[in-house]
Amino acid sequence: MTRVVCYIGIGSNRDQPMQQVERAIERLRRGEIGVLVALSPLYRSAPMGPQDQADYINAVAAIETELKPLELLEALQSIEAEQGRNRSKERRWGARTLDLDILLYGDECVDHDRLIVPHIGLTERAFVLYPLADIAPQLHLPDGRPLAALLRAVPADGLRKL
Ligand code: A4P
Ligand code: MG
Repeated sequence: MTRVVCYIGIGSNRDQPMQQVERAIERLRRGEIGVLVALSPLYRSAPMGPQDQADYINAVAAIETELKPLELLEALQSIEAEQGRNRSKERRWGARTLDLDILLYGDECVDHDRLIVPHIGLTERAFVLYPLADIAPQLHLPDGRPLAALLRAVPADGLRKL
């Protein structure tokens, strides 16, 4: 089996976000998805999208996995569901108990109706780029762009390391 290092964005801003994120991390440590090889510090971040919602807690985890991209997506969605996420009650970019996004899956690009990798928001979101840089400062995107260059273009406004 080939193992691939993937990067997972973790975010929550409702129902005790800090605990939601910690619970998700515990779940990732259990190893069903793969081996948790790195974990960023937790960050508090101002909401992107509607401003009438609470700040988010964000982090990024690196997991070495044998799951294929869509299997990984399904595994992450079942963790979201376990933690009480109900997509039918959410609005776009609105509050959520737990969001687990596949930011990168090795060097692969995926373009599927249910999954796009690298994650579409990756290059613009400080709450993704900075925690990613904490654990993988030398990282390059599949198209060759260095993470360090992306960081220079995105200020860390509204982002606080906890
Ligand atoms: N999907 C496609 N590609 C991916 C991928 N790479 N990883 C599909 C995960 N899912 C992917 O996602 C909608 C659909 O995207 C999924 O069914 C999957 O098939 P979702 O998680 O159900 O819905 P969503 O979370 O509303 O969409 P999305 O695009 O993940 O939302 P965002 O863009 O992540 O926005 N502000 C701060 N400060 N911090 C945050 O974490 N998060 C959001 C959520 C808004 N504002 C935020 C934050
Ligand atoms: Mg999501």
